[in-house]
Amino acid sequence: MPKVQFIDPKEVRKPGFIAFEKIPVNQYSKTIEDEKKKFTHDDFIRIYHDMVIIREFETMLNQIKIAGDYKGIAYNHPGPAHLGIGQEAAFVGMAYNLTVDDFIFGSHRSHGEILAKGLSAIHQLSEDQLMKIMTSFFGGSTLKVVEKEFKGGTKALAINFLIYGTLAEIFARENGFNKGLGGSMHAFFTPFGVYPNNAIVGGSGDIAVGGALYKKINNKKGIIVANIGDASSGCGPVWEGMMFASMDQYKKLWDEGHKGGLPIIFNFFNNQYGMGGQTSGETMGYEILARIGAGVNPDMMHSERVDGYNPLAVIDAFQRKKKIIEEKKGPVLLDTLTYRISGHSPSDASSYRSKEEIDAWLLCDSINTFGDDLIKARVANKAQLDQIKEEVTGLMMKTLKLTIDDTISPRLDLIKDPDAIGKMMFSNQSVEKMEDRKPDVLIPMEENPRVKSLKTKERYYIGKDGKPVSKTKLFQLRDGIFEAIIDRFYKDPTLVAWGEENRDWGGAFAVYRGLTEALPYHRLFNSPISEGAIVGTAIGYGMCGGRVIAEIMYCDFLGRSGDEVFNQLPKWQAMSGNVIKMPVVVRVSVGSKYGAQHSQDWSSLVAHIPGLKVCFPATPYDAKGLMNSALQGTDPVIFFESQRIYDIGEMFHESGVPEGYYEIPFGEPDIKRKGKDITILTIGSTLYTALKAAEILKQKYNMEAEIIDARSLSPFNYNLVIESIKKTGKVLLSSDACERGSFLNDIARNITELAFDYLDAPPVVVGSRNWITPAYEHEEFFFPQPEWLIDAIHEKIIPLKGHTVKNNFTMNEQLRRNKLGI
Ligand SMILES: Cc1ncc(C[n+]2csc(CCOP(=O)(O)OP(=O)(O)O)c2C)c(N)n1
Ligand SMILES: [Mg+2]
Repeated sequence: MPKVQFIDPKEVRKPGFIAFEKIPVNQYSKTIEDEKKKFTHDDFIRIYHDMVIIREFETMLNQIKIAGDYKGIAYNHPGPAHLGIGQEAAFVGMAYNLTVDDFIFGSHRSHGEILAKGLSAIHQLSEDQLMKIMTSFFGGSTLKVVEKEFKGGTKALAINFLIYGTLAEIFARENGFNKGLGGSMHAFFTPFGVYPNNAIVGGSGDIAVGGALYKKINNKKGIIVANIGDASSGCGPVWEGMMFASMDQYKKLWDEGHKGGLPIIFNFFNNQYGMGGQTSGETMGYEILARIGAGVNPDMMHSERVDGYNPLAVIDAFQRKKKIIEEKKGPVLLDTLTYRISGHSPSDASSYRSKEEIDAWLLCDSINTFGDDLIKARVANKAQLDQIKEEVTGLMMKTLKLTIDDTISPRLDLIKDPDAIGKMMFSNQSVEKMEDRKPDVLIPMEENPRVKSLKTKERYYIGKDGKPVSKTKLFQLRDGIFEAIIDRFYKDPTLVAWGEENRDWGGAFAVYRGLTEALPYHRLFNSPISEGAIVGTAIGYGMCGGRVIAEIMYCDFLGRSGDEVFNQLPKWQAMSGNVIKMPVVVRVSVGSKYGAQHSQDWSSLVAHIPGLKVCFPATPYDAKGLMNSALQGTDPVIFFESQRIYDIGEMFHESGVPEGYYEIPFGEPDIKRKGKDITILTIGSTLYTALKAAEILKQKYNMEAEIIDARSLSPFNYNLVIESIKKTGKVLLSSDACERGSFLNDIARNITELAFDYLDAPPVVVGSRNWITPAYEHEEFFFPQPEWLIDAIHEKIIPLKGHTVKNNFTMNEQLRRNKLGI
């Protein structure tokens, strides 16, 4: 516990200086002759061969993009191709020492990384292992193509498989490594330890850290390499990832079995440019990228610049750094200096750099230089090297022909199966635990103080005496969430939770109180204030095979994790061709009372994003059941919780919240009050506002409202709502989200189309005002109030006899507000 780390004012207030060590820059100086002790003849040739493969692969794509032809084979590829011509030594050097247990994550320019890592894996794996991987991948359909008429050994076959699988992916073919759904910038192949490459540059910065956490927490073999471009060193996820990766707690607070630095290398492929912006000298201030490791931790991230134009220098650096990681002294930062000869993309006119500069780098081209050195050191002669190039060219031609043949390499057939992509958006599995081993816990669950205290609570809001139960005796909504979570912690050994103040504090709103006593540090820990990385690391953890709960303290902070929530979490299952699962639950607490930046309901924003399951329970029974479903599933869930009702008791499920396990399926709304005169559909805590409105309708206007609690936003089954409207003919929808762009408008549109014939009036949406959320004292003017619902019904659905409106819901007012954008 941090309490054991006494902060002594006498110590921390002492004067002194921070000293920095020297950061090595291009210190490798060995020749091939020197290295003959370390590398065999075959090793040297392999390094050359792998570089040539990458060069020719990229040259082929370049030709296809700019001329529509490679060696007489014509093809039009409309999609992207960010090529790494010039960077081959850096790619091959990075991958050379990595095993299949070592995972790489990369960026939009990763063809070379995929090939280098794949070739390294093929070299290391036995023929049996390779056959097993190739025959099982997509039922062997990728292998079948290259196997036909192939003559040669398994390793050569595997190289064909690797190149074909990658190219087919780039050309959006179903045999591609991700069924053609990832494409050039996202392709990857996990059996060789190649994890997602990211078109959102820097996006892997925090996701890769999640991979390292997965390795560390679950004691898995291997390290993680986060390959990042130099210009992306300015990205938030990269910095947040580095902060997350270098937390003191790994070395100071985690238990013996898990103590030590994270196994991750942040490897910057420093080609010295973004697209056209020059990093050192223009867009960054570090002069030498390796400097940025200096300030991160006392180890200075073991930072170093290495000459990425010499494959042996990169191999040497990775070997040394891997050792540091194995000694549990990570994280590490490498500045692998290189240069991209090709444009950022084939249409790039290189207007931002001079011809002299490109020529200067061509003069020291890594493949030519290394080839010359091999000849000089009598490892190979020119004819042998030329033969390698010739063979590789032949391989590219053969692979290209196979890949562009629509019969041999078809695309996903969206005519035959219009839902082929739809089916991949979610994995929809029900999995109790992601791995079968004993979970690490500190005490038996029955001994947990909160579990014990919950046994004494009343699980329904009315006690046996018929009176409302006092707050201290009441089983609350936060308890429902807690019960589902602690139960899963004792079932699934991979389950972990992190976020701000998650441990001793008890989670921001006491949902986690009691978990600290139950769980060791590596299963529940405080994160830095890095909302991007809180979600990003969870994504990496999930895609590597673990289950995780990330917490965002206030919904308003979702913006800080925007890329992770919008572009990463929802996308990777489908973009992988369903190769990976994403069992990640993001708990998001929706505030109140704290004004404009702490009280916004942004559930509509995430419901808009394809690939997320979104729910917003409003009762303890629903919260527990939905959390159980979220934690049994394998899909990303955004789980909204309202701070207004964390302490509310169960008012609907008359037998109270069950102590045992049960699930509530996503997408099923629930009738919370039966009625026949009007349907009111609510999301989140607005349920209770609607209940008050229903009481007014009953008392004053003799109307029975049927209240439906949406519970989930996506997926959403409309049947119950339509059945209700068939009965009532009227519907009003309300939530605390600002009215404009609210998800309720989407529901209203669907209802209009699906139940038009049954409606007496158009569906009416009552949301919050399109303002800033004002101070608590003004909230009644901002959030929907029971009277607003009555006024809106009176104005827009059915005149209520004798009703006098207080709030203006007329058409004119609607027009006026919209015209002003308020
Ligand atoms: C978040 C984000 N911003 C901008 C882009 C557009 N973009 C694509 S590549 C690139 C340059 C990236 O430079 P660097 O990180 O050095 O990688 P390199 O392209 O040099 O390999 C930019 C700005 C993007 N894809 N993602
Ligand atoms: Mg760059």
